Amino acid sequence: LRYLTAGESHGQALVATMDGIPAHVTVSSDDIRDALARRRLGLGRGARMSFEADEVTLLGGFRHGETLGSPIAIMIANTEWPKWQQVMSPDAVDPQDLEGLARNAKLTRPRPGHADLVGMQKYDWDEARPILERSSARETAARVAIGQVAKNFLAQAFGITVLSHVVELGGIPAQRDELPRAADLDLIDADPVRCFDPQASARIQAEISDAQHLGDTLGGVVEVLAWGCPPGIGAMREGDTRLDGRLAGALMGIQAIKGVEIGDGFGLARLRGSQAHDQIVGGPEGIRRTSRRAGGLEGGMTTGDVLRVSAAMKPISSVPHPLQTIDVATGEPALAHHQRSDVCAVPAAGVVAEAMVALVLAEACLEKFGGDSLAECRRNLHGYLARLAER
Ligand code: EPS
Repeated sequence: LRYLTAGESHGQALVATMDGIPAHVTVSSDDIRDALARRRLGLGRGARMSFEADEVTLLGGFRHGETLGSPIAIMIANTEWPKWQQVMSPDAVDPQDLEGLARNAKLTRPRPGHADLVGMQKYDWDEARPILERSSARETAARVAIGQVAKNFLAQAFGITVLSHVVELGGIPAQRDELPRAADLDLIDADPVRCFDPQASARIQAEISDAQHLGDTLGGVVEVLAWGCPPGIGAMREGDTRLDGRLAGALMGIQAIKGVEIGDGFGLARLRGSQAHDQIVGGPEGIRRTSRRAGGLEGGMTTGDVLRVSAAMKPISSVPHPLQTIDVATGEPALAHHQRSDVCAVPAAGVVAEAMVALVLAEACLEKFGGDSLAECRRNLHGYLARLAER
């Protein structure tokens, strides 16, 4: 599975292409639209979420509601484009057309924590616009779009469902005793902060309002669960075949993610071996583990239990309460540029994290049960499961 996205935050559109998804996966424009609408959920998103819309076009790889097995291309047009046509014009623009345009003012006061400063140094720009247009988390819309195709494939070929929930926000942890299932997703999405614990949700909502009031931003932790993974997805052969490493890389590749845990992650490091591992028992329903600390991964392969991985997002680095920086035009101390920002995008990050986990799982499942059509993938899974049952 290969994929790539292109497009700038205030450009005409984002485009995602993906190659390697088998034929006959049912996908509709509405599936993609619904996924993109979920990415806009959550208390704490900024004004841009309300006035801008994602306009989806399936450009290639689909026919009559199914994938063709050919490369997929999805376009997400930005309804705000008319306002940015001059500032973000791909072709050269008459300088007179840019005169007096506030949007075109040079952004010379880079935001600490953002890609602004290093990007300007690395790509040789004298202002941050060319950097922030691409480093912006707006790009995650494109990944969510192709992630939805991966999700449909996983569900239809293998019965794997991927969901996420917020497990901590603004330092407030949620109860994590009960793991949500696919059937709980509507409930999670209906919660203003996509949290499965109503008590924690109420406290988190108050914390977001408080941060907003003070001109501050918040980070948090999301957990992604994949139910229905058969044992043996991924491989122990090499570091780069281990599914845990691939999941961590994919999740760390989401803007603002600073940490990833597989299962109990860092918590396991604090336990003794006798307490840390999921013990194996047999029984009429087959082999199972007595606990879920390893997050459904042993030796870089799925165990057959629920896959559990979490990602930590730092607070949004466009902080309304301005941070100390320098003006690169003068070298003088200054306050970082700021127009508007989300107070927090942790609930949305969960939806993006689902997409990334789905893309990694789809790729690893294709390595194990690969085929050119949905039926071929299913047959390969069933053959493997039948052999497992014989043993
Ligand atoms: C983003 C900053 C905000 C977000 C944007 C990502 O945009 P602006 O600075 O133009 O207000 O709204 O996210 C989206 C537009 C989106 O669709 O998620 C950033 O700096 O990453």
